[in-house]
Amino acid sequence: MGFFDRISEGLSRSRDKFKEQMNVLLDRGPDLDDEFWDGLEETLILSDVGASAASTIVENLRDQATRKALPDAYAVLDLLNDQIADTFAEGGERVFDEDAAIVLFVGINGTGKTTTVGKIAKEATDAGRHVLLGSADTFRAAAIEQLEEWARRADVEICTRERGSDPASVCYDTIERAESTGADLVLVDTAGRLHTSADLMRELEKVVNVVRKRANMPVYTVLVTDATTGQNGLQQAREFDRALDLDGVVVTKLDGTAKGGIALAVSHELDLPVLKIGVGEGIDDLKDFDAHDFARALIGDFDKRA
Ligand SMILES: Nc1nc2c(ncn2[C@@H]2O[C@H](COP(=O)(O)OP(=O)(O)O)[C@@H](O)[C@H]2O)c(=O)[nH]1
Ligand SMILES: [Mg+2]
Repeated sequence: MGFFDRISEGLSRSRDKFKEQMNVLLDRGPDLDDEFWDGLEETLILSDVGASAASTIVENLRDQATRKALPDAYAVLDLLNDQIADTFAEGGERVFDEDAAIVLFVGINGTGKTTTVGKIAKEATDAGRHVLLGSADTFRAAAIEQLEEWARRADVEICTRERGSDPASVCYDTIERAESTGADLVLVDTAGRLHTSADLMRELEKVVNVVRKRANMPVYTVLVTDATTGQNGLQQAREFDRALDLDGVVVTKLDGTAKGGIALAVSHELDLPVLKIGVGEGIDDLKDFDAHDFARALIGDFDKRA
């Protein structure tokens, strides 16, 4: 199944909600008046795309409506998919597709970090890359075992230390191992919970700094965010970006949520490219991100003229 089919089903509730709202709005008639523009913005916000992306989308559509002298709301809605796609941050191909790199996966507990590391390990190995995993989530023994299990499934090597070890030391070992074995993609799983959120950020900052100092390859920090958390995810993303200066985001659990718009909220507001998306719990349930398909899955098409 391709990208569109996989997320289309997951986002069907988002799409239904959006259509319903738009139909209410269009019942007044297709005039391009303030009520339409405000209603469109509100409907986008209700789709969880965030206030910042919603306002950018509406501003750009208003601009185009004037410049192209668009006749009515339907002509505007024809441009909505493209406009949504354009509102995603671009770039990020270098993180997984190019030369050697160390990628640190961060995010709160349960978002899918460990699972995502496993999926990416498999995908990259299949593509012929030499992958090494590092388990810097040393807070819980179960977290180390979970990553070891993914390493077995993906058939890649893994660096670990016992529970309670300093995560920065694990990273140090992992980099040394990568250098001695010639691994060209190092994926590091990190903790998503410590005693407090401030402790977590401090620890992750330290880990990232150590890795950046020690590594001879580019280091990227990638936030794993769970689409089912809606706007909480945006708040978390801000906090992680502030502390760690993120390079991109992986959005998980797009297979079963009405809140898929959060992908756009995070990408636009924090200028973070969506690198991959998670569409299930299995090792192959990872897809490349396509902004146009995503927009189509999120809001659908408006072909019915009243
Ligand atoms: N439906 C679905 N579940 C996922 C996805 N990614 C991860 N999960 C599940 O989310 C739960 C937490 O995942 P885990 O990788 O342990 O999260 P972590 O705490 O961030 O490392 C597990 O039950 C995973 O199977 C996804 O894309 N779709
Ligand atoms: Mg984990």
